[in-house]
Amino acid sequence: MITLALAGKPNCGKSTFFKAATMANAEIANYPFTTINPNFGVACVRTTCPCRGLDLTCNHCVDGVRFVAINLIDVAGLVPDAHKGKGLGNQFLDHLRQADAILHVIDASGGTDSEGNPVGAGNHDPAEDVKFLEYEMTMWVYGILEKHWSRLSRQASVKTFSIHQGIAEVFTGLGITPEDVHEAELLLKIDLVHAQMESLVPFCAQMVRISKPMLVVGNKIDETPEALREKLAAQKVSFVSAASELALRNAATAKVIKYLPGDKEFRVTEGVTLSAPQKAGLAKIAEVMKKNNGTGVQDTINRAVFELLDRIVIYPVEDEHKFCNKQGDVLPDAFLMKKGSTPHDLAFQVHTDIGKGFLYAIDARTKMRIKENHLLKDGDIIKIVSAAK
Ligand SMILES: Nc1nc2c(ncn2[C@@H]2O[C@H](COP(=O)(O)OP(=O)(O)OP(=O)(O)O)[C@@H](O)[C@H]2O)c(=O)[nH]1
Ligand SMILES: [Mg+2]
Repeated sequence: MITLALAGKPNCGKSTFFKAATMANAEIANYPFTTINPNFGVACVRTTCPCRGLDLTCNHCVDGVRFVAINLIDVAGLVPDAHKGKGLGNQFLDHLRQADAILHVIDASGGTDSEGNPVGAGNHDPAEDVKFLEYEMTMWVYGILEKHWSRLSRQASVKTFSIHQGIAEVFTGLGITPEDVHEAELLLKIDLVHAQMESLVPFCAQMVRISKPMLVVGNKIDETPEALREKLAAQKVSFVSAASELALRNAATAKVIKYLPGDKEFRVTEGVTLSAPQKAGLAKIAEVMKKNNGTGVQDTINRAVFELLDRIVIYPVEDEHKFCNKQGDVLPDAFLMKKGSTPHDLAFQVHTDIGKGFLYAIDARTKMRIKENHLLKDGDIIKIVSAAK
């Protein structure tokens, strides 16, 4: 399953985002380092279920809105120089290893200083925070490479030794391949065999970019001055109000409102009488949503999965006529596959044996056979025919 991690300075709202997206418990408070041990939960991407267009009844969506699970991790806050052990140190960077991509949460309202202390909206420039996490991670990677560099340089003098392989092995946990290392070397026009360690900071930055794509998430948009919003928009920040999303999800669970994560507006449930504070709270959220086209939480997760990680949703079925599995369950599964995946890749994702015994696939919509190397499209419903039972 895909894993996204929430990271950034303390007190910018990572746990609030986590709680809103997963509805799992997490401590939230207005001071730095509330979270020490990471929180793990399941969030979802939102997509359109194909059942509607095919006139099918399915039990896996809500009125045609389908949610597909991903893992979400909320890690402790990082302060500048965390890679040198400042704040809670760099052990927390280790928790980011397991993430496919990182949601770098910043306080867009400028109400949190660089150490994570609350300073009141507009009193810190959040644009300064945008590059912070990438820098800390780069220096963390640099520190790891440094430990291995004298050995790697020595080995590199032997012709049969591949420096690309050697560096990739140091970063196996980050999923870096020898090809990635080679590509970074070419891109940066450097010669790794003869490089001095001190000159390798840009190379480490490139390793971070390859292994941990990052989306900057500007939280607390409900308190963000317009000038700051414009400044951050120019840096492609994804705006959210995690607190608004959390309030909406709680209100929807209590059946006070009708709201699905990612909806652009909510509706008060018929027959429910709201108290004056509830009315005022919901009115404020409605205003934020109008300006921001929703709370932004679901859109941010979708952007990370579909744009940053290039995923598409594929629905494997066993009966291409009824679009169901052997038990008659319609569109039972939704897989998040990398763009460019083929039916054969899908077969392997269903089960290794199904992949090994792959014979051909059928597009359930057209009932046509498709080739093993055909590129799957978002929303495809596919039956795999395999020699494996
Ligand atoms: N106005 C506003 N406040 C928010 C929002 N999201 C979170 N907050 C507040 O920001 C403060 C910090 O929230 P947390 O979720 O604990 O922040 P964190 O990043 O997890 O903090 P650490 O665990 O200390 O690193 C709390 O007072 C939250 O209520 C938001 O969307 N808008
Ligand atoms: Mg926290």
